Amino acid sequence: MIRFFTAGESHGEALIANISGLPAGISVIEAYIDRELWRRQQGFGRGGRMKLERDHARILSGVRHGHSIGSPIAMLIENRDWENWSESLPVGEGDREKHKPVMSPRPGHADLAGALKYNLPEARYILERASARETTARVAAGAVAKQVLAALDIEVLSHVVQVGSARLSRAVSFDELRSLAAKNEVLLNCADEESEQRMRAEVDAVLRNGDTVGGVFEVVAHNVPPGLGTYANWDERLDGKLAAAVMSIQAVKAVEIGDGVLGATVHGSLAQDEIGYARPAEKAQQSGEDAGVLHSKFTAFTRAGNHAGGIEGGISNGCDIVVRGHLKPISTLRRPLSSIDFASREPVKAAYERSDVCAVPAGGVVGEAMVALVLASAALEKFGGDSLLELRRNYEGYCEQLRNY
Ligand code: EPS
Repeated sequence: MIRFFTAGESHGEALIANISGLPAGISVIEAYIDRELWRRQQGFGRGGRMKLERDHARILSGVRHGHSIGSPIAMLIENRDWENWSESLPVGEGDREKHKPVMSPRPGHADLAGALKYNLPEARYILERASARETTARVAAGAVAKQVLAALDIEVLSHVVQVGSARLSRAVSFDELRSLAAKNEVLLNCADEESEQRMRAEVDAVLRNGDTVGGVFEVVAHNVPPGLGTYANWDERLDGKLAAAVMSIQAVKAVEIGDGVLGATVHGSLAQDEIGYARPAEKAQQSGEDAGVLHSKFTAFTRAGNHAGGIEGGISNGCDIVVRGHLKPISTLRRPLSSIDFASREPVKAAYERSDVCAVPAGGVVGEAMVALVLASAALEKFGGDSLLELRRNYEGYCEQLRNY
């Protein structure tokens, strides 16, 4: 089973990611991790901080000659901004005069709830850890998990399906997600140009009026075999684990699997994915002719659609796994909302610090990382293996079992 944790504060010296439970022999290359970190930094609506940082994961342990060796992988990502904060947030006592307290909590941020919980007189230390800067370390860990999945030919990518009230207007193929991920310029990580321009207009509007905007990212996991997760116990259901992982991302306030939200409003006859069977000869004949019918690389069973988002009964069913994260608008506003001063308890405007106005594309990349970590863990639980060879052998044996079913 994969375990991972992160450490680090937004304006501290560095972030740390530690991931363990991986088989030996997985390809782990810093350049690949850095590309994922770069993807997380992109998107129209990101703030000034992203111009400052050049996120790079330095691998400290667990990897030799480009491959995992079975021991925990520790990674360090330096914060370039630290040089501007080393005096105001020193590890030692330092000069208290140089501290930069956050005296008026922002509605929607962790500021007030955190200050109450940790019994701190102001919110500086709260936002330092609650900040989405922490997701850098998650993406580094997720990049390693993606490499485990790559060994099983599973890919995990994302795109933006909504910004404010601007929605993606058409279905997008997995190939289009691959092209999006390969781009070296990212606007809103939406595959449809016309939709992306409407999304851009939403960000432009909030940039003009000092507000922020949220949206929805969609993570798609491709080539996941049927059989990951189980209904046997509530905490072993794959959808539950994915929901928790994506919900844990800063600013995510709702998670949807497949057409979960729509499903609650339509009749049962329209909400399910009807089952068919393509006999081998038929399968060859039909390819390309039976538009809309989903074939699987694992079995000859087909589906009329994927409303289920690739999961039925808490088990992957062989269709693409589709998880949507709904992000609320970022809570740091240039035109701040009402709050209370921590010292005087008088009404004031909430604190403003440099921030993003839209982080939906970045949220998608973090979503990919969280989904990859859950799926890699579920795959290792099912197939086991202390080495890549053992993992592949177990996986291929299972694929053969499915073919012979
Ligand atoms: C964040 C505030 C901003 C964002 C930050 C999340 O940071 P700063 O206050 O340093 O400008 O840029 O996100 C990142 C640093 C990042 O890497 O994603 C917040 O308060 O959550």
